[in-house]
Amino acid sequence: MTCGNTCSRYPHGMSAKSAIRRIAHLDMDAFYASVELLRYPQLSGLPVVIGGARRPQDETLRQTHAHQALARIPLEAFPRLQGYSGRGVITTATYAARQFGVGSAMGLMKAAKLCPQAILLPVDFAEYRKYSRAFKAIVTDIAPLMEDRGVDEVYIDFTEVPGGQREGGRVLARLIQKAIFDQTGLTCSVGVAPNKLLAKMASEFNKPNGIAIVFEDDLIGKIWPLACRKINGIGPKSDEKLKSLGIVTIAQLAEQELQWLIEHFGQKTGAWMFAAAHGRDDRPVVLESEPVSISRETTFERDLHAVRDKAELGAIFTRLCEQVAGDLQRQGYAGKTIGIKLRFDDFKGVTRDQTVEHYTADAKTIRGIAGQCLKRVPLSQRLRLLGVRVASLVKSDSTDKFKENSPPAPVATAQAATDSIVTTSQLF
Ligand code: DCP
Ligand code: MG
Repeated sequence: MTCGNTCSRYPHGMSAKSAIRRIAHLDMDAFYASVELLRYPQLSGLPVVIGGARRPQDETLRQTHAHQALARIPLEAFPRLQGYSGRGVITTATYAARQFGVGSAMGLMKAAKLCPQAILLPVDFAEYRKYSRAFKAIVTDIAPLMEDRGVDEVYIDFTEVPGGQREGGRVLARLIQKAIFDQTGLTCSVGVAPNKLLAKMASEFNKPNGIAIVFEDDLIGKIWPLACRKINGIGPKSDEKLKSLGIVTIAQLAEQELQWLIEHFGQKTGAWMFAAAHGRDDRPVVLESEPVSISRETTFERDLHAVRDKAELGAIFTRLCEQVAGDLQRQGYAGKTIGIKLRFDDFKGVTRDQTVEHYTADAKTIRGIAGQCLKRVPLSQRLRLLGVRVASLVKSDSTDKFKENSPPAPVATAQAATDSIVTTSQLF
């Protein structure tokens, strides 16, 4: 019996010791939009974008059709992008909408020009969080070594899981995909590879509802032809610099000497780029993931001036602090680095932060410190965006930790933005 188990877990007589490292990256497809489509299945196959704050039209839609099931609301009752005016930004779009060139982070007005017939729905974070928790619970039921990487993505260590080695991980990936679909109605894409770096790239290969398997030997054929930007960690700035040095593809990056990369990007980044280009990454899949920071930001309906629009700006600022405090309290965290982020009417951005002695999750305290940060910025120019962020987090259920000077090293990021969720590198 025992032997049977061992043999079926590791085919071809493989023992646990010789199991090769297989790491999966799972990313939900068009996540916010797909969750919306669960309640409005009549929109499936149509271009739908999710973004902006709830508008009067959205309330009307709900109220007018309060008597009937959401799934029966007729298509013509849904608000369209056409004629949208405002500063909202797209969080995500269905694949049907993406064919028109619209996608995450694009202004809704620009999107309205590209695809006026697209249906526009407001964001409903509470609903997305609910499904986020649900799909992660399904994953850990099957494969317990899962690292939470945010609202719609996780890494999973397949190495020791039954089926995790079969067909390079395809069998287990398919099983997880099916379990998520059967229990939530949502699709996802999975990449399975020797490490997190390659798995993250692979999960994009066959999106949506796809699986991609990458082995070490696939580096040259599948990874090297890709643009450097596909490496998670090479952002727009590094990419620009690489391009200016004549490096576009990962193959070109891999041709460079380690020393040359260190000269241009510094010891740490240069060495990391060298390893990444050769497909090397030893980072473990970390079970308990703690957020690095919690933040909210909003783009104003019109540009606001610190003096002329003081009252309006002040109210928005207070509300953002209350929202961040609410997020902290709900998720059970407190922080001691409070920061602000501003974007001016010319799109230039600035950030300021301040670290205080005591951990806090209190809206008034956050507002006070964030207000001091704001005073450190010259505010002659009008503003289009304001954000508030709390970092250096600890779990607030442990009062002892509040007295510690240094919180445990965080390993992941949780972000909640008012009109978009963005990565830490983009925020602040
Ligand atoms: N998101 C956001 N603002 C962004 C990018 C994303 O609010 N600039 C939100 C909406 C997405 C979710 O995060 O649904 C997950 O982001 P992904 O990048 O994984 O995008 P999707 O899941 O929407 O699409 P894909 O199928 O490409 O993964
Ligand atoms: Mg996704």
